[in-house]
Amino acid sequence: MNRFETLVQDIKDILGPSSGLTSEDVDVGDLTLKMERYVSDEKEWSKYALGNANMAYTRNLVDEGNGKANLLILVWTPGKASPIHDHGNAHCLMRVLRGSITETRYDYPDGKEAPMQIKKETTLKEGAVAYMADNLGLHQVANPGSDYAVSLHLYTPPNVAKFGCNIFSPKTGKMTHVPKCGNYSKFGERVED
Ligand code: CSS
Ligand code: FE2
Repeated sequence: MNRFETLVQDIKDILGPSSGLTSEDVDVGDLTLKMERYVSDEKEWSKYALGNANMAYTRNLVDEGNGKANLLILVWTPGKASPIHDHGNAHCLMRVLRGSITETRYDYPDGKEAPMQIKKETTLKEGAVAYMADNLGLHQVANPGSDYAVSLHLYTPPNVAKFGCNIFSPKTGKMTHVPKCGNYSKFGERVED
């Protein structure tokens, strides 16, 4: 196994074989350490990193973590950003594999129609690991660079893959449910998902 395959296996081992599909059961600290310690080699993960210049980012499924998680490689088009979104009551851990990405955090809108207020802006450089979850608010992820950026994301439980997520209008705070956040590829093969 190469180091990336070992990381995927280690994540599965931490998540355990079955049962306990709630966020509370997950040892985020252990998972964070594993992601931080991965010594990245592009050759090991490039088969998953399928980009598309016509999309803000692509979601490429690497592993389904014993049914308890979704491990994805996201490829961020230069100058593009995700919508502001939530995480379906799941943990989100992301490790930057290539380039830099910015994370902009927002509070949940309070129900009145108003522009959303930025709470925090962070630049995540190559190698950084960040944690996000609904109790920290909402976020938008962007690639401010002039080349593709790549990040590895672990979502557990895999609620967004099953039930979609909510996105929010920056101008009004209006929430829209997105029923399906599709995969651009699965296990290295392009899919229409
Ligand atoms: N949550 C987004 C990516 S940014 S963490 C998604 O699942 O597509
Ligand atoms: Fe996110």
